[in-house]
Amino acid sequence: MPKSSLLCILTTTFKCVKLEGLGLRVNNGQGVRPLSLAGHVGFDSLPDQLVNKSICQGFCFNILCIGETGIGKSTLMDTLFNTNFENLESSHFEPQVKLHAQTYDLQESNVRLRLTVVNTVGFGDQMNKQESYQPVVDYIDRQFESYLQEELKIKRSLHNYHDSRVHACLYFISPSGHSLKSLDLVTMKKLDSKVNIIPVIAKADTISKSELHKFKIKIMSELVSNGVQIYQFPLDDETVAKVNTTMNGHLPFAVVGSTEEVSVGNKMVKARQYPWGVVQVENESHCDFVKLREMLICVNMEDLREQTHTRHYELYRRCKLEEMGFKDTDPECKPVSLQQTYEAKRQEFLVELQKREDEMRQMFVQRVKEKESELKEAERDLQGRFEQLKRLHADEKAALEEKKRLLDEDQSSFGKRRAAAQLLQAQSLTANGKKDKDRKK
Ligand SMILES: Nc1nc2c(ncn2[C@@H]2O[C@H](COP(=O)(O)OP(=O)(O)OP(=O)(O)O)[C@@H](O)[C@H]2O)c(=O)[nH]1
Ligand SMILES: *[C@@H]1O[C@H](CO)[C@@H](O)[C@H](O)[C@H]1NC(C)=O
Ligand SMILES: *[C@@H]1O[C@H](CO)[C@@H](O)[C@H](O)[C@H]1NC(C)=O
Ligand SMILES: CC(=O)N[C@H]1CO[C@H](CO)[C@@H](O)[C@@H]1O
Ligand SMILES: [Mg+2]
Repeated sequence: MPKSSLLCILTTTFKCVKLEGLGLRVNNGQGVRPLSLAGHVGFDSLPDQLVNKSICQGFCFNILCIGETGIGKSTLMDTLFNTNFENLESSHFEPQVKLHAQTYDLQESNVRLRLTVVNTVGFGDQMNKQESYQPVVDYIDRQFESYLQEELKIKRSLHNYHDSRVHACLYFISPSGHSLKSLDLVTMKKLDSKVNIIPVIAKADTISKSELHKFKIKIMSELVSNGVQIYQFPLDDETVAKVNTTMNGHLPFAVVGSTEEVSVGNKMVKARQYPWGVVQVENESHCDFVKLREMLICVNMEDLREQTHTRHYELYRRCKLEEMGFKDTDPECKPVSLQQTYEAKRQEFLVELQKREDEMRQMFVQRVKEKESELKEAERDLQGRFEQLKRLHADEKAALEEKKRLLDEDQSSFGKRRAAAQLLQAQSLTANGKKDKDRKK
């Protein structure tokens, strides 16, 4: 890698300086007069001031690597940045996809770069791959959300905020030579409005030259026919336009990763050694690794950062604010300020509150009425039951009284009969006694 490759970022910063940094508005003939200076003033050092300030602040860049387990993500990152990142081999038995982020501080000459490498863990290893993309989408949205929250604070500190938004997403395609998997297509489709996708064909040393050519064409046509938007190297800027055409034509880059040094000729180069030969990582006739490094790091790092902020984050922010009910224009297309929206929302809220209160009051009255009628019903019921019981009781009483009367009658007739019988007995006794006496006489 050329020594000053990170400095290329600075050159691209200039174009923004020219357009926005100075805050100049070319306003033809509208009260602005061009003047010439009689001598040196010093504001021609503004770009240098910006460069110095940028160097002081340092830069930050976040890469997301999506690819199945063991496809060579960590090896490629190590090769790209010429270092040894922390590499944990992941198992093939993760129950779901996870994301692992690690931040590093790198320095090249006097430029400091805070690099975050995010790796998917267990991507494509589940039996059911239906929801494999969701953790990735959630991760990207979370980073956008925390930036938005910082931006919406009253006391913002965006200058020293650690921006964790994903600037570039390397999507590792397995070198099957056939076509994309549906998981690849679905995932890229879900991500293409959220992040700059740079597809790469991993382990490109395992695919033959003619097959690789066909594979690249197939992949691009599949991406187009499925409407997947991948990151295009910018063509509107003269500083990078020279490399544009050829580079966009080489997509997706076929890459080989290796940190192993092999001696070729009289030099040590990064390569993969095989029984039949050597694949040189940094040889352009062997693979597109150099092209990827050139485009990702030397030429377009700043564009990737800018696109993330102006396109992807802007879209997230817009959707989020619209979801919250903020709009730039009212239904008649007149512009409304945040203040007006707030007032309108507040009014709406108060009206809604009043409505809810009324509703609740009505409901309360309704409920009381219902309860009252329910109680009345119950009372009537009880009354009815009571009447019935009373009637039953009266009936029973009458029946018992009747029985008693009958019994009394029985008793009195029995008494009469008994008295008659006693009388009869007494009479017969006296009659017998007379006879006996008579007989004895
Ligand atoms: N043939 C070939 N093998 C490669 C290439 N890059 C990496 N490998 C090998 O692939 C294996 C896995 O590489 P890693 O870089 O650990 O893969 P990974 O995607 O980081 O794996 P996890 O982090 O475990 O998901 C290692 O044995 C590497 O040597 C390549 O470009 N070509
Ligand atoms: C920028 O920094 C360099 C060295 O660090 C210094 O020579 C130069 O004067 C600085 N320029 C400005 C505009 O501050
Ligand atoms: C790149 O590879 C080609 C083909 O293998 C070889 O002829 C050439 O010398 C290599 N270039 C370098 C710089 O090693
Ligand atoms: C495809 C494309 O638009 N390529 C452009 C690349 O940049 C040059 C200028 O250097 C243009 O002429 C090409 O049209
Ligand atoms: Mg790894």
